[in-house]
Amino acid sequence: MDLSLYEIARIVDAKNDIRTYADSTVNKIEFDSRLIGEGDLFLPLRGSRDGHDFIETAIKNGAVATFSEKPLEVPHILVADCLEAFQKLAAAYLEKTGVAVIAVTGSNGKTTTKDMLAHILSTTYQVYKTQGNYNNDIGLPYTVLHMPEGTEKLVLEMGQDHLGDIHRLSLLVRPAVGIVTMIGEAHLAFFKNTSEIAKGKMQLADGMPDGGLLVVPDDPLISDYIPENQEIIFVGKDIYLIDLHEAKDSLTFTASFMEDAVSLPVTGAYNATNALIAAYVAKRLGVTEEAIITSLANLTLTANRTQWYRTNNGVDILSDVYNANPTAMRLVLETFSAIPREKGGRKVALLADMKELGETSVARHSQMITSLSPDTLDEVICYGEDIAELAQLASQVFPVGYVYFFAKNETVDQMPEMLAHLKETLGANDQLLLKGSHSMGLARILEQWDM
Ligand code: 2GN
Repeated sequence: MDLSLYEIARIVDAKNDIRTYADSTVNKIEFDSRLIGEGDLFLPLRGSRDGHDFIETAIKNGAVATFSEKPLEVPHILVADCLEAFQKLAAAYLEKTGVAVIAVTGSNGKTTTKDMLAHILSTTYQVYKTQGNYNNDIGLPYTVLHMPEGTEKLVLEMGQDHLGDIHRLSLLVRPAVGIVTMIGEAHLAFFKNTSEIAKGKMQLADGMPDGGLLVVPDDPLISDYIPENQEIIFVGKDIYLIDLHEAKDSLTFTASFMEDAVSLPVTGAYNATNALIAAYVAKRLGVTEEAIITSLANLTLTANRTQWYRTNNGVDILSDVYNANPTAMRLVLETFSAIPREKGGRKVALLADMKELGETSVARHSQMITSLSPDTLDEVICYGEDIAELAQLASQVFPVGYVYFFAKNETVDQMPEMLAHLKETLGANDQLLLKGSHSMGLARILEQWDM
């Protein structure tokens, strides 16, 4: 990150005299003290805990300084609101670097479209993209400030939980190109109806410049929310698929705006639409048709991000096995809990150990009890070692038989028993949440369940 401590203090309008410390280039910014290294700047955020409690650890791990909302003995940048300062810094950094932002929102397709677009663009440009589920008001500025020097195109994913989220994110990063992949959403927690979801997504235009390129589905739901000052491309009308052929492990089609056919080693008709959008935007940004076709032929998509899956026997699975920290676990639990039950269906939360939480690990797991309610969940499954005490606590709150514990430690791994339990007890209309550290291997549940 090409910013110095003094420069950062000036951008965020520090309330203290930064000149009492030596200036230095800041290596990178982290809000998780586990990730702090030599020369980094720490950002204390309020999540499950107040990040200010971790400043000492961050300095011990090598931080040159920290943001802070209160005066400290250690080198710090004093601000009224650390998150606001972080967002202001990201916006200023985007302006300074002049990187072109392409923002992708929509329901299920957004991650795939983002990955496809970044993949195609990287034939021609230095590209950086959102990692994992870093698609909110913390994740976006984080992604911006972590892009490598020399980045030319930044492909950002934006998620929405509430109306207004996309509006704020769009104003923050000012996308030159906006993509709404689709509107339909099976699992809406904080939205009244699909029209409100459409409204939320179309707020992507709010931060775009006049004449920006906005690619949206040709869906009547959005007709009330068409902005005036952008160039709008309707998918299904202005650009479309010709001769889509679905094979066992590949898709082939011709895009309405291309000469030759495209083939990609991915299945599912919806992925053809995602590829169509990615190819179109890449073409508009100057990638040759030849480069588009070659790169799509070599596409590999990474799974395991926050995503909904549906098993063949009708279970909906919200899998979030990417960042395992107490805040992320609490957030996903609260979002999952707010989703209504399907007709006659049950809601099951499977929580696994969060790794590297240090001496206080067991306590950090146990604190999740305040986000587990029998009113919104029908079953809690705990899997691991440090999470055992949470299972104990939950069994005092939930009716008998609603809480399960499966061990995974140095000597045993009850994954097979847990998998058998899931397959035996879950079926159509049931919803399952998966959350835990990557190394807990929850991804195996998805791999071993027919989709
Ligand atoms: O949900 S998020 O992961 N998110 C990030 C960006 O994009 C999308 C989603 C998220 C994570 C959000 Cl939105 C906000 C925050 Cl504040 C966080 C977050 O990182 N929270 C974290 C903690 C909490 N609560 S990170 C973290 C790491 N910390 C434990 C608590 C915690 C590590 C740690 C462990 C032990 C010690 C110190 C730190 C220790 N010190 N033990 N003994 N002494």
